[in-house]
Amino acid sequence: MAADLAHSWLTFSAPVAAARAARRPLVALESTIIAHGMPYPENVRTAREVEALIRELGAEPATIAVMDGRIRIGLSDDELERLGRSDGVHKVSRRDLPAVLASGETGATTVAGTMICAALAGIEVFVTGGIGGVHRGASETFDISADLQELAKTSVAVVCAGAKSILDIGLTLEYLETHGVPVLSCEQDNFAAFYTRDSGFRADYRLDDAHEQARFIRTKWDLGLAGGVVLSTPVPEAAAMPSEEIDAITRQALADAATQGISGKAVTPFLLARIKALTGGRSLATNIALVKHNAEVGARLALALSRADQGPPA
Ligand code: PSU
Ligand code: MN
Repeated sequence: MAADLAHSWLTFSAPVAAARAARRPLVALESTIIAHGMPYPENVRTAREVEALIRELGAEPATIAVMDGRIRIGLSDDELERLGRSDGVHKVSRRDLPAVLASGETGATTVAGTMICAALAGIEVFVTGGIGGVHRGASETFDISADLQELAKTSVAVVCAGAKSILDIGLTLEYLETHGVPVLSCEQDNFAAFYTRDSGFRADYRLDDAHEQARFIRTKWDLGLAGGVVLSTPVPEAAAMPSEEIDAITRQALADAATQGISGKAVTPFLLARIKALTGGRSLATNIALVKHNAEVGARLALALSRADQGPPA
């Protein structure tokens, strides 16, 4: 009953509805990256290219946002444009979802917000850039992204290029461990650090093959162990940024946030915007490359999960 009621807030695009009817694999995509993560028009162009990549690999992309009082699962080109062009699009995490839906305003969903909507829509795989986490200095500020709590309880696999070093990556991984969220890595042993390949911290399990990843995830959920799984994959070597450069820029961005007294949900967008400005355009190219790579990994995982009819050995 409650699930049916929640479901009545969803609107599926025609391609996503067709894929659902045909039981084809779906890949959810977030919209904060479009509205708040990249400048126009690169944001809209990248969103379309990411969708095309997923389709080429045989899965159906479902970009998620809040528009006109509905949770939209799958957006048309015009709707992507509207989201990417306009100012005043809300950043929608768990806390914000009722407000933006009820007011009929436009909202871009974060990792947490997108996970909630994807789960309602029955989508198991979600591709993003980087997850939120425990911020540096969190022992003073208590600033821990709602993404981590969502990973603790909502059963969606989140494919990412790790987390940005604006965060305390060690504490982020500790938090995930406490909440029983497995952190998988493919292509390398360590958790990725978004602009750079290596965070210096090991992921929990390295699983390079999509079928192994699917088997792990299906087993978790078969056991009734609700909650998400993080699948980290590093930015392609050729697109990675030099780590000394990004470290210095990150320190500068954090210092600017402190000086300006930025707090609450404004912290992450502020830091992302500062990093973008301080790197000139170069971080954008890295960002685009990693999201596309994540999309390929996510599409392969969605295909493998749709075939994974595993269960325990006989
Ligand atoms: N980290 C990034 N890029 C992003 C975000 C985080 O490298 O675009 C966005 C995601 O939507 C993420 C959100 O879910 O910021 C986290 O915000 P907060 O730290 O306020 O929870
Ligand atoms: Mn925060």
